[in-house]
Amino acid sequence: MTTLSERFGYMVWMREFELACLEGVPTREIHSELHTAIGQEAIGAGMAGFLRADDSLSSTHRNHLHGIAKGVNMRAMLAEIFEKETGLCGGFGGHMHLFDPGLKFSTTGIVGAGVPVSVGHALAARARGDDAVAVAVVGDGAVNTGAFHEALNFAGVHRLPLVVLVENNEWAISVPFEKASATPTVAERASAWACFGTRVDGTDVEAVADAFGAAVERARRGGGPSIVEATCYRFRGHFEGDADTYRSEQEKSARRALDPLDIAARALIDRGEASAEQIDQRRQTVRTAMAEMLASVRADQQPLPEKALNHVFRPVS
Ligand SMILES: Cc1ncc(C[n+]2csc(CCOP(=O)(O)OP(=O)(O)O)c2C)c(N)n1
Repeated sequence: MTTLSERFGYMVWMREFELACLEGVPTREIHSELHTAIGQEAIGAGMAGFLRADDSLSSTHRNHLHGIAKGVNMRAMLAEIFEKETGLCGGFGGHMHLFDPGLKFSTTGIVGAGVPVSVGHALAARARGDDAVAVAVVGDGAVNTGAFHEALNFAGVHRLPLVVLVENNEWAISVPFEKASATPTVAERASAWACFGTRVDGTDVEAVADAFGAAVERARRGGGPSIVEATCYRFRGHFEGDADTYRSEQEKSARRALDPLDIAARALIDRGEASAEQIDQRRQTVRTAMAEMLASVRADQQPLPEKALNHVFRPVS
């Protein structure tokens, strides 16, 4: 059982991790498009603690928080994002291609493509006869792809141990959800695939944890697939460099005022579990630790140019 205080700790690390990544954009240490999940920390932190190493998690282009929730080594992730040879994939993949086979954590920049991957993991668990669960996290843009529908239909037919967590931040780049979805919510589509469907406030870390934990437990017990839709808002542009003119300034400032870290902090204070000073102290401690981690990652080497084709071609013996 993870407490609100522990989940708040995850949220603080997640926020600081994303802020550290932002530092690599203007300096051109990060070359690919960087997508952060600032504002969506209650979802990442709500997922933490439910998955075992043998459970799989496939994520998206906005993937850092899911990796942290799965227990992927944060320094190795940061080093990968900063294109260092000490990175999770030797600096070859960068931010959109984080893979940790030991923890069955994978990502994809192809929208919707992670769901069939998770169905494959779920089918493999079924074939092995164990109780591992497969999780796919997708955005609201992914829910209108063929891959999403086909994968969920297959999971429904075979009652696979699959949980699809939809981070509905209302925008797929510049396309608002209501202009792209025939239904007002994703959760209500679940019955079409004989899945369990639920929709929660994704700024409330405990609501996310309750819904996600129940879905994982249901899948593990053989109860079949679930869709958990968590509503949220991305605080920054789609990627760093996005002019973000499709969302009004009024909308952005109103939604950024609902910061999930502040909401969790307020709950801790209201329940008498922490004082405002203790909250500030915790955030400062993590900020300092993250600054140290970033400085140490920056001192690492980049992969050698002559290794650029490693893993691309099969060596001829
Ligand atoms: C199959 C496919 N189509 C289009 C794109 C280009 N693209 C990248 S991210 C994105 C929007 C994704 O929106 P959403 O799924 O809501 O995730 P969010 O960025 O909001 O987290 C699109 C269309 C892509 N990467 N893959």
